[in-house]
Amino acid sequence: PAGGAFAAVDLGASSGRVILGRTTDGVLTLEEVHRFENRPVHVAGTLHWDILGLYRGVLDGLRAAGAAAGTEPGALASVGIDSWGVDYGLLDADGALLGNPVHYRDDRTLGMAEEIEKALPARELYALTGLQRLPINTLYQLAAARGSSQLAAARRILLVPDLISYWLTGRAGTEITIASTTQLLDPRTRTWSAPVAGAVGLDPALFAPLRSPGEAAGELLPGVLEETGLAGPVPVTAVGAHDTASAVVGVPAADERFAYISTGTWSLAGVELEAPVLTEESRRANFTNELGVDGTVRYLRNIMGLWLLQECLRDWETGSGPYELDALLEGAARMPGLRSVVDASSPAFLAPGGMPARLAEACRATGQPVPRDPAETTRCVLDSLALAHRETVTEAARLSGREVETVHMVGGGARNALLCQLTADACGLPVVAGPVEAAAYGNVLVQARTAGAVSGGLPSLRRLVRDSLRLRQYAPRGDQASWALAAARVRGHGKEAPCA
Ligand code: ADP
Ligand code: LRH
Repeated sequence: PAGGAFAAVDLGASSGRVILGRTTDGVLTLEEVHRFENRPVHVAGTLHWDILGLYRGVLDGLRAAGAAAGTEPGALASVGIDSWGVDYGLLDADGALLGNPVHYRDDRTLGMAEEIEKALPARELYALTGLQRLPINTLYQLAAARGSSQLAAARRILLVPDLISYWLTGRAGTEITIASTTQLLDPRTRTWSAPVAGAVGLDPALFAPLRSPGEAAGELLPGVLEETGLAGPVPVTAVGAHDTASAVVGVPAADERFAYISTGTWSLAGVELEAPVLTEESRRANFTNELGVDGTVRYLRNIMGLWLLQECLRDWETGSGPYELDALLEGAARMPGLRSVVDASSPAFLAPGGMPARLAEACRATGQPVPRDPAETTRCVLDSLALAHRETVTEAARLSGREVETVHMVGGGARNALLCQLTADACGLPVVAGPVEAAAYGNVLVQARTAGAVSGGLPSLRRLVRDSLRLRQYAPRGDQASWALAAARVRGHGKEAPCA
């Protein structure tokens, strides 16, 4: 298997992709064999993921992976699956899916944090889970589902990548990095938290056994082999099943003095640590301690990310076709900087719809000029993201004591040169941009290491990424004063845990 290819299934909130990775003579090459849209659907008043559509995309991708790697036994050495965090499917006693998984942007979680905190005060909840207080957390979703006949009939809960893995292999398990996004896992013991499950009245038997990246997760079922044209056995390997965990593996850092920003639909900005930071100050700053590959902790904050721009584009789309991103970014680059900024960490921007108007309203409410056209609005979004990147990187370093000399930007946003430059300017630090498909890199590397095709810890894996592609560097420009002043304009919104 060391000579074979590895298929990384990476499901992002805006698209799913299947990427084939090969390691030859110490060089890692990635080839995208299939990409498919991820379009949520409103059904009967609830926002859902189209989970079967995504599963079809996975099957199509595996078929394409076989076509590229060869369909003879061993040509596809293994498959690894990662996806966005927090969302889940419920299985009944026969293992059948109960309903369509609900999208984390659905508003059913409104008020759930407050509800839970009546039984389990915010400080205790943070001490037990280390998770930021965001309405999307699985815990709040399950709290919202309390009393439903689906939850009553459920015998197992599987997070999205584990559900896909279950359909592919017939084996149910929960990978630990994705489990760490639920707010039901204790990051110190790395086990499910009985007190937190108890606070929402969840039966601990609902949770599947935990597995770690690098462990075996089963083999493709005969039906799956038939449908994809692959020759078995094809093992499925547990990787960092949370896309952000895999993306952090794919950060091409040369030493430990780095911060990462995984910029796609979300911006996840923070540092990599050996142990969680569970202090009261950290809770009030709303930092999360999610688990990473090889026993690490991803100490980070969620920033609304390019979702803000995606939603503007959706709003501006005309009957004549999609709004051109390149032209828009060129226009934004010509606009004066820091004219208006909003708090890009605020959950006020979580829900879909009417984004240009909501951004305009946030500018008006803080006494700043209202963006007048798409170029100005785009500039406002990118300035606001860069500012949130600055605030988060600085706070992550301060609260964790980790020295930061370089900021790595990975994910789709690493292709946005203006965002990378503004982030370098805002942080006053050099930015290294790439890889765009960092999650796929991390996913492939963990599989390759498990198969014996590469070896070593995270520094060795990262060296391979560094040696395998050309990275773009952005040096910081200007001084910090204008960014500090802009930060003062939005400070006080969203940085404090609202429960403080
Ligand atoms: P996710 O994994 O959450 O689905 P991605 O990492 O694929 O997201 O990032 C998607 C985002 O990347 C898009 O919303 C877009 O803003 C940005 N992006 C993709 N391609 C380009 C490009 N060529 N130039 C600038 N930005 C891009
Ligand atoms: C990014 C991501 C992020 C989660 C969110 C739900 O894709 O996984 O880390 O917080 O989606």
